[in-house]
Amino acid sequence: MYPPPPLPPRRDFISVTLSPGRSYDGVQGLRRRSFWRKWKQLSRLQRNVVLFLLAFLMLCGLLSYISVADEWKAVGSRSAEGPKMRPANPPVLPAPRRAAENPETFAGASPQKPPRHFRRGPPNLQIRAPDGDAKDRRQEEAQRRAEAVGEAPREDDAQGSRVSRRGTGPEPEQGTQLPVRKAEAPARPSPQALRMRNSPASQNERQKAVVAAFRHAWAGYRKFAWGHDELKPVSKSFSEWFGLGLTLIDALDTMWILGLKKEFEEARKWVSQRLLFQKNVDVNLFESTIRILGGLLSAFHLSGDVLFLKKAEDFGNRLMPAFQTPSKIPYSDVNIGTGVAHPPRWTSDSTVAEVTSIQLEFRELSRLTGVKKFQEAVEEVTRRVHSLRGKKDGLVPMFINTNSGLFTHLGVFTLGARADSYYEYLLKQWIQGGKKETQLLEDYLEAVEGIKKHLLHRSEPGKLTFVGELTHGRFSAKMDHLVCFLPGTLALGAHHGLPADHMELARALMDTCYQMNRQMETGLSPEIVHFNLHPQKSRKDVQVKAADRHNLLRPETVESLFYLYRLTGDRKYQDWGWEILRSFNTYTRVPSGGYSSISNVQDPRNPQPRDKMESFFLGETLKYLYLLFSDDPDLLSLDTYVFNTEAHPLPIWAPS
Ligand code: DMJ
Repeated sequence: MYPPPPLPPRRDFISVTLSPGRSYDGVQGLRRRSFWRKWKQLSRLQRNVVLFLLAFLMLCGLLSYISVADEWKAVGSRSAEGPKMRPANPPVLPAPRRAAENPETFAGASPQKPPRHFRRGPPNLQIRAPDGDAKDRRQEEAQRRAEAVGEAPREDDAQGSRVSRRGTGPEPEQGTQLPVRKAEAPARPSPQALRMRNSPASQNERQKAVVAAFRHAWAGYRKFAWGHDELKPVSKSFSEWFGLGLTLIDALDTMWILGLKKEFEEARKWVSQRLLFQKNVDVNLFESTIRILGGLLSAFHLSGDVLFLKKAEDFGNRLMPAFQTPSKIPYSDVNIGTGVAHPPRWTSDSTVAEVTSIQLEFRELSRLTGVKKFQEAVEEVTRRVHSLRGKKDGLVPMFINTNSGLFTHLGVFTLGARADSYYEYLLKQWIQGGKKETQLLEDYLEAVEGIKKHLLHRSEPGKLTFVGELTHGRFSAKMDHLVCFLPGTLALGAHHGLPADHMELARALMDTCYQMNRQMETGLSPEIVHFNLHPQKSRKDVQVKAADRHNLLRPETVESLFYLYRLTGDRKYQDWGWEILRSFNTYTRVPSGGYSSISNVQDPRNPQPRDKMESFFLGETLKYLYLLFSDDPDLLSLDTYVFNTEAHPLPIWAPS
């Protein structure tokens, strides 16, 4: 046998020939013949490769068709469902999505298919970029032109209703009784509010620095978090809590006060066109009352724009189911879309500060709308808490049960978290109502005596007066930064005629709060400090535990500095506030926009940004700094306005 002749070496390749000199246009037969000739010239492997590639491409096409069709079907069915609520109600909002650098890219469809479970509420709640579309711009332009000639009714197209800014209603600060008629709505800003908005010319250097800080914070929010709750300035994204544009609403009145007209108008437009409360979302009654309801009411008072009052009334109505409990003590949470209220998962208790620090806002809502149920609901809470057992010389425990209406966790007393604003609102409601509701005053005065008797101590070696905590008779030298609201509140009370020693205590506590900032390497206070009670040369007055070294951009120190300066005229308070502003700028400012809370106030080289700008930084901290640096006692006079616990000024019903 002869061996078979050797096969020629096999070479597999794909040849692609480009023939630039030859045109195929209109020469169908030639093209077909040429194709088959080429095809036959290919080896089997080459043909298989080509066929495989073709099959692969077809498969990809088919898959993307199915995906797009699925998305369209989902959009179609959501639109058809309209505003129907989803049955499931996740208590915690989903993880934040990263925002695009340019807010424009949030205007509509994202190139990526959004994960379904991130979607909340009806489709018309999609976030729009602040610059809006051409139609919005045209409308705005037309409105601006019309307003310039003084005859423009303002149209709220998103609401489908017309709201005139130029009606004939009386100014808000009139009368102490609940009106029986509908809304006492002012038609336009008061002269004082107008002066405020037109103030930039008279701003001093420090105020200008606050305005610059605000602009920087706002730029970050506008760019990376527009219409969302909070800015995450480091990751240039946002986080949601209620999904209601929390920072934007909290900042409305600050913009007005700082004279940021353009920014205010842009935010106002978002409220008009995008802020809808028909949303299947749980909100915390207290937090949403002080920030959203308070923010809208205050924006209404300053601007005279009825849009804000309408929104406030809508929101207030949606919070009301929280009060339907066996005890009339409200639940902590309420779903503003379904109207289902509930306590936290793990308890049927509410926090005492939370149920007793919503009164200023609900009372004012009743006064403005003539709808009594708001005021009645919150005053019922005040009445019940007033007569409860379990207090200690006017000091209240931190929890209250929504079924029994009784205090729980008895024997623990603090002026910090969970109890703080109970004391603040006793005084402020008394002021709001024209100093007639003596029970509120009595409770407040008794509580101040309780503080002096049980919670006040002095540190070593610096002898700083501080407010500690009491746990079943044991004193703890722990003080939250939150307690630094107290010097301001005490000073406010003294201004309104309460004992002069309240002012002395206010001054002493103010020194301490300043030292809580000053003694830190960054000049910013930690969240919690412990005071040293024993004279030891080597120990400082202020001690900080590792878990407490963070700073959330909170306002309490500068809030009290504002009151202390306004009511004493002592310029050292302004200087202290200036130091704090500079520290915020040095350690918390994020260059690309916004400010961030930090994890370590004791490490100036690495304060560890936490990537979160709380809404109260714009709503409170910067507002109080701006007011602190003002030398005009009529800029939100303390005889005309009372600030809610989120720094939103509300009118005193019968100003002195
Ligand atoms: C704000 O929401 C309010 O000031 C509240 O009373 C306490 N916590 C924050 C600010 O620290």
